Amino acid sequence: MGNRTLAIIKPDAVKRNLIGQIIKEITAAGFKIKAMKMVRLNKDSAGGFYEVHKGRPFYNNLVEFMTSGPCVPIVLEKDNAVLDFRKLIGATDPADADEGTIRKLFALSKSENVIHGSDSDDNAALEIAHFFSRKELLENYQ
Ligand code: FUP
Repeated sequence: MGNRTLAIIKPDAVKRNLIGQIIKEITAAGFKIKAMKMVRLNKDSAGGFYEVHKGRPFYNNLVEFMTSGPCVPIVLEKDNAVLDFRKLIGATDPADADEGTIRKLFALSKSENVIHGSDSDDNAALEIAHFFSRKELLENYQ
């Protein structure tokens, strides 16, 4: 298994001033932050990021939500990063998420669920490249 994943603290969490509390959970779980920025996605960028969901009933709302304010993409490193981070964030719908997961702790709905985590090593690599240039990543890997 790879050791990197992409997290995004979503616009709802940024608006609710939860960046600090969410990062505290992430680092307490043993993840190292290797790159991080605050960005406002446009429709093309958000639509491209969620391309796999194009045509699903929630797609337009998802793109609207992800462009509604700044978000915070973060490259995380840990052994078994993808699976361990999926466990840490919990199920898509906070109502189904396990106790202690980030979505259970902070999310208010399935559509506005405070955090993203890559679902495979291949997608982690693609998603990291969506937000961070090779140069930005190298600068953080001394
Ligand atoms: P997850 O991998 O848990 O982030 O969930 P998905 O990749 O299935 O969905 C991506 C995002 O689409 C979710 F975070 C929220 C949104 N979504 C909905 O709004 N409604 C749905 O029924 C499913 C997903």
